Amino acid sequence: MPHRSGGKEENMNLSKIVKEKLGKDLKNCTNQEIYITLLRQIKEMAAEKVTNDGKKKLYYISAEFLIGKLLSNNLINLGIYEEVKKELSEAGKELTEIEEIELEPSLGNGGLGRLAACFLDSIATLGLNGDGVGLNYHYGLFKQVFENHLQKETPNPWITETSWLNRTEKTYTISFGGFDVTSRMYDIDVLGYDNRTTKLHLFDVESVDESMVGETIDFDKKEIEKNLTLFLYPDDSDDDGRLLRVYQQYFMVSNAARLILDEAVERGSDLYDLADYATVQINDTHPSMVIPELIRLLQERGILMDDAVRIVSKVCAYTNHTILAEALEKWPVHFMTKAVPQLMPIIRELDNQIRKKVSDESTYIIKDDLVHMAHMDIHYGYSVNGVAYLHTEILKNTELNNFYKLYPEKFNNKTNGITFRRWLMSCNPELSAMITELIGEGWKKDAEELEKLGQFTEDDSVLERLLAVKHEKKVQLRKFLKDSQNIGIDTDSIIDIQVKRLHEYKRQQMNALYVIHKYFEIKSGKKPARPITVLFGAKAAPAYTIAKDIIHLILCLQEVINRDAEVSPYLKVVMVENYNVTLAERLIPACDISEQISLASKEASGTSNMKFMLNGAVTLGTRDGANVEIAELVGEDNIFSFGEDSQTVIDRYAREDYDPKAYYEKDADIKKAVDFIISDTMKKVGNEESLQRLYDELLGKDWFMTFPDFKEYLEAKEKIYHAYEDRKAWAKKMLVNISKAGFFSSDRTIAQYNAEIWNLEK
Ligand code: 26Q
Repeated sequence: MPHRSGGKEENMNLSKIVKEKLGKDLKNCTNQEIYITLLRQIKEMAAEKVTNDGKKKLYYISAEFLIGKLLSNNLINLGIYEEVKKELSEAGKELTEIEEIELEPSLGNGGLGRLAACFLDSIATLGLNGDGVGLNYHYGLFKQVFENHLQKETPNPWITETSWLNRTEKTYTISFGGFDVTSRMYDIDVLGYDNRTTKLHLFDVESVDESMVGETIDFDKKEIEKNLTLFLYPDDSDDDGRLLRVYQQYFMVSNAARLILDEAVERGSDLYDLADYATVQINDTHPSMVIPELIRLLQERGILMDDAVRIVSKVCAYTNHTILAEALEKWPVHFMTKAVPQLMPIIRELDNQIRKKVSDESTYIIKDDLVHMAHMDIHYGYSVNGVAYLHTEILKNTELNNFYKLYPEKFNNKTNGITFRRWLMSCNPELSAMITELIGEGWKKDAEELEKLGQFTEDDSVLERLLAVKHEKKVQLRKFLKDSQNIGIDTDSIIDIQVKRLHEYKRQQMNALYVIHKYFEIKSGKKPARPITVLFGAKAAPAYTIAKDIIHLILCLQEVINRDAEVSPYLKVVMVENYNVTLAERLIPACDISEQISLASKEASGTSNMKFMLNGAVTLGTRDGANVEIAELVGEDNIFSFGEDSQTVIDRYAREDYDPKAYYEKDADIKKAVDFIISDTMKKVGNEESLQRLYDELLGKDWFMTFPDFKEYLEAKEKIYHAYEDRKAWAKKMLVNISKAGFFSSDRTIAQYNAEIWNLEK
């Protein structure tokens, strides 16, 4: 069926195209041939699409765009997914098998990068004039392999001869201390749903040398010309790695700044009025150098420093994604002087101006020979936003309170969102079809229409269908995990999932301690009403030792428990390998219980919580990040909240009196679970040093306070497993969660960014 799209009817006759291009029938083509043909055809269709050419343009600059595979999404957004799928199946081909050929571009670490990708989808879908700007990493986030129950990192290439990248003729010369490089811009078309397109501009160095990469992710970090865009950085690294990160960041923003000025001038700006032509969203502090770089380039074009500062301060807006103080970027002055000497005089001048105006020293940009990137953003940007209500409140009242007192008008909240095209329509066509049958198509463009599902909460046939769809997704997941990782799961078990980066604050270790607790219970004869599958997926930063120890713990538990004939019929632990966007799309639709158990005050927002909810999982969570807003929307009957609230946690940190040992000694459940980590059973399958280190860390420090919440966590788990047994009441909870998920559409988030920060014409 033809489909209206950005003012144009879209359809695709794949058989005809294949005949013309390859001279054969669709049924005789290989999946590879079909994939390439589809990719080329979609690129052509994208090139013909209209773009918004309004006066003002948004540049969403981000070091990460975790876009995931694009084939299905592009077909959906063009409105031809069903038609192509049907044509393929008539020729005996499976779209899912063709999708397998595409390599996932894992150009992000986690939430922040995936958010940027969802935002591009929504910017295009809302038809706004806005592009993404980032780096063309040749290898995405490392591929995770498990060996001897340990994480090993290997290179993760994604660029093949035919990829979604389009080479452009745009090149610049970018200067670093002591040498220049030539950059080139590559574009990926971002197709809006039933609307216009925008672009993701990814800059690369012409001199990049892939031959530097071997079997591992180690390489010579000193040859900047060759290695600049080879790898995406995992979220911490050694000193050489950190210096390379400065080079990457400057390369990204210098290209972005030149592009912004070129395009503004082309469209008639005299640069004094730049703010009428351009607005820049700085995605965390990674692109912060765009501020001094724009000032520098404006000076090069004849504008005086004070004027340049005034101009740029009306152009740049900053988003904060983290409350962890240690994650706020501060670069040593000597790094900056070495890599980008041309910026240091400007940054010093920006700092001096603040020192003259502001008495609060804590807000200065250069302190103790460190450049505080966020401070520069807040003083010289026109907007500062957090990513969930609670997060923004904590920024205003605690973490950035000194800045809030200076500039209350700059602070605003934009609760995160996700694109429903990928996170429902594409990954769960069965549920999408059911929703459309019940309430029509409107929800696809106006997610708030999902509220209409509320009328079916007492309708038994609807509730039964919902359970049937969930079961179907579990069956599909079982097949996928069997085929791809040789993991078996029980589709009649409760599927309880925690997938996200491995970090102590996210508290995978607490979930693991629960698993140990349950193992003991089953061993002592207390069997659960129904089998439980506790599923984990997580990558740890290569240099984050304790995070790797937690992965080791989970992998050892997987072996111990799954091999225990007494326990495994009731409890299974599954740790999937190489958790990424593609896996998320398989796991989330099959999930019953969504684990969102970060220590309150630490998770800025979380976005998988939204994806799970949208697919009918029920949240087991702390009152943290966007969980707070989920709880408010669904009501307390439809979420299982537990744990100390953020203020209690913040106060406890302030008192500095937390003593994990005291909990361990007075709570027998905690003691038993923690002691098991270094038991003979575990040491037999695991690495003694790693297990001991984790045990010591928990008893001696437990910085993210798992023990104070443990008792309530156990109770909440029991409650939620019990609730699952009333299938009808559970299905109702699922339906309420889906019906209230509309608020978390990134279309809503982007509409708010536009109304309250960017002010672009529609
Ligand atoms: C910093 C310095 C050097 C090297 C790497 C980094 C680095 C890289 C990535 C620092 C942070 C990140 C990623 C942060 C991130 O993903 N934050 C998450 O953002 C989501 C979207 O707003 C939120 O939902 C999550 O709560 C937040 O943790």
